[in-house]
Amino acid sequence: MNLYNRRAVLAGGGALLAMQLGGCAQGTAQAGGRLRETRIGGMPVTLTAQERAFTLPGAMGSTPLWLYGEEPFPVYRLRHGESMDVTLVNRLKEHTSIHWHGVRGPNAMDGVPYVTQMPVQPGESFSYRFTPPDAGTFFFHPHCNTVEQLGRGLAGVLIVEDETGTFDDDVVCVLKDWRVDKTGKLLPFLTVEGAGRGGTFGTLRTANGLASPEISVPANANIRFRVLNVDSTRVGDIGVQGAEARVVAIDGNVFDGFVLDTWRLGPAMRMDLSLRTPAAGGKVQLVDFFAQEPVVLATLVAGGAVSGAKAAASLSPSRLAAPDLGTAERHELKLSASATASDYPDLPPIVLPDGRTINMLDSLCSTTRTLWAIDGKPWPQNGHERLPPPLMTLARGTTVRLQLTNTTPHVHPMHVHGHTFKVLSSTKLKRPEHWADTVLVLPEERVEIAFVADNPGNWMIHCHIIEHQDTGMMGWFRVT
Ligand SMILES: [Cu+2]
Repeated sequence: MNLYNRRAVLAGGGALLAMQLGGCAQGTAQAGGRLRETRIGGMPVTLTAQERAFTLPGAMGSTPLWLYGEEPFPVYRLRHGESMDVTLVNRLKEHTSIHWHGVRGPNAMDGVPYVTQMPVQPGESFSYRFTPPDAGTFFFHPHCNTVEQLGRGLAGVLIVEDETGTFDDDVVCVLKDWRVDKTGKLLPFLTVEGAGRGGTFGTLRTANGLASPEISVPANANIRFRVLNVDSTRVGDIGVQGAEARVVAIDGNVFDGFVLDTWRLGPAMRMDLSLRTPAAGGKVQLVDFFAQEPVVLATLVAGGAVSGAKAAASLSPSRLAAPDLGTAERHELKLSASATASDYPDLPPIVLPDGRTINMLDSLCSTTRTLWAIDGKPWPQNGHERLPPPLMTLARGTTVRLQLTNTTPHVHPMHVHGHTFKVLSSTKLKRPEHWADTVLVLPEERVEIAFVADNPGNWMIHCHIIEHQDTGMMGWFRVT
């Protein structure tokens, strides 16, 4: 425990300083290190993307963040089976959209400009209306100029609750670093040195927008602890100290689970933990063991006792179509550096789900230079007027068995839109078979995943180290 004291004191001092500064929004609104939560099931809600001066912990001045509302990371909850009706209002000076990461929604609601919808221009709005088919821990973010829009804070949490989830408490913890100097001034989100390697790391680590916060939890209670890595770059080896935790869901997909030692949590990945909190005054630390010196990300502090604490809940396993490996169509996608910008053949314009056709990319959705590629094909540079050809075209209902082959010396958390896949095997990092929407592919590793292509539309597949995505490691596939 002593190992962490110095760091905790430093972080606490920074948070205290931030609390004393006035003049603009700061910290999370809720007491006890919690994010503000809103129930949205069946009710229309508006999310306004806008710039707000916000004092990040430890900063001497405010930072012009871009937020959905007033604070970072609003948490929206609904029950499984309830519908969503979320209207995005764009008060930014550039276009945006919302992608619902991990949600197997209809293609027209997937929030990818030029692929599933037209971008939402400044002053415009767009309504996302659908019923999420699965319970789970999801998040949402824009899908063009993501390096800046997510970097400035445009992200929120979507929790679809299981019918049978009966914990004493349900705690959300969002991990994100910020690229700021001591005065609060933003640093460049994309650097050539970072983008060409493992990504450009943030300078300030936070959990729920706070530096190593204390999060209040009931004492002697069984809690569900949802940990989300929404950072653009950082991969953690996440564990807990002070309690035994079970991993009960990966990327929101409930499974039998296992006792947590550490779990390697890359950008966009989530894990739900089940743990029993200590007696009043006791603490449980969420720790990143990836670096040489472990970092305490947050501390759960047990408060008043819960009377009649519930038994550890039994959760419904995810209801996903099992891949038919016997008849599966095999594909391999190589993750590589891009040698040169690719030229694409003249392709017909893409047809949006609403019937409109588009054929132009714009500078927010393509890159000024490509550094990375999938299958030798980088997402087009500026000047390419058409979308690249699809990486795969799959007949609806086909099981696809996909090998992701990393030929680079860097890790790539690969995300598939519109589908949840089973991680079958990997050549380096040991992990149990599990469902996911984002999987880490280690340097020189081969990871095999499988899923039933049962959601028609045009779907992205890309690296979630956002600088890799924004410089070419992005493609799409079509389910017909
Ligand atoms: Cu990558």
